[in-house]
Amino acid sequence: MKVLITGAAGKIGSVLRTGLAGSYELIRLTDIAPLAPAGPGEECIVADISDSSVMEGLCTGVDCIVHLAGISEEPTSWEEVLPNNIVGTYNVFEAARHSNVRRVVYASSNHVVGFYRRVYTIGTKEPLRPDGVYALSKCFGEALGRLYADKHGLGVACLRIGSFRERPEDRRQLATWLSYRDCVQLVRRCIDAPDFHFLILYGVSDNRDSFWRNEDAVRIGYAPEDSADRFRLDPEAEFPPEDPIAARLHGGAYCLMGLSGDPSVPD
Ligand code: 15L
Repeated sequence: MKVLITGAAGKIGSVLRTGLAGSYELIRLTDIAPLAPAGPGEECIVADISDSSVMEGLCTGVDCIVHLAGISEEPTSWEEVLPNNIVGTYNVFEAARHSNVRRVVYASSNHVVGFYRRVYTIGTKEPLRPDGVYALSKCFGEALGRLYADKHGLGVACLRIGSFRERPEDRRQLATWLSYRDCVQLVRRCIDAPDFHFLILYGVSDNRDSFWRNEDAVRIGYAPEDSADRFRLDPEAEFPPEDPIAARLHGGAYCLMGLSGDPSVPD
């Protein structure tokens, strides 16, 4: 198994690099930013994947791509997400198709369903409700994955990542937290699982108040080892309350950024 990780110098990429080291025949790490020198079983290539010919070159001999590269936060702008998230992700899937890569694990975000109200626990079949431009770019990535699975036979796993942090940092993250260890496990399961067509998985630890049902993750054997619940018992983790509107919505504060409609969002 040869694995390519894009965005490998980022926060998630760095944790995966450590957590997956030595697990595969080759891990090729790429980022537009500098990467620490390659260790055993690694290749490091500084590259810009918004150039399609560069992306094609990176795929040579690769079985599975873990695509993390791109803008990973709101607020952002259309001008920023267009090259980084839209064009970059298109180039990844196109290069995968041309190079006979078998599988793409795509870093989507929980914000593709950010405008659902927290009174609803949702799975993966509900219509998308992005909460900003960043989330919109992730909706594009998920749709692209669906197209390449259905039309070109690529195995695609979309990870709707929650709050990837060392520990929960605010009240919302008691529901949305994804620990480093669980993130590594989830990506490993996606790389190692027997053939699949198209999956959507929430990147979330075993948190009591999670907003999401995670059937596809269970199917491929994801069994989170961490839970935000233990931070409820820690007096230091008495987080201040959220804004009352944000507190009603899955996406929290992202829903409020640039909001100009009626904040008493309809169901
Ligand atoms: C995301 O998609 C972001 O990448 C991350 O920085 C967090 O804001 C996270 O969602 C979240 O929902 O907490």
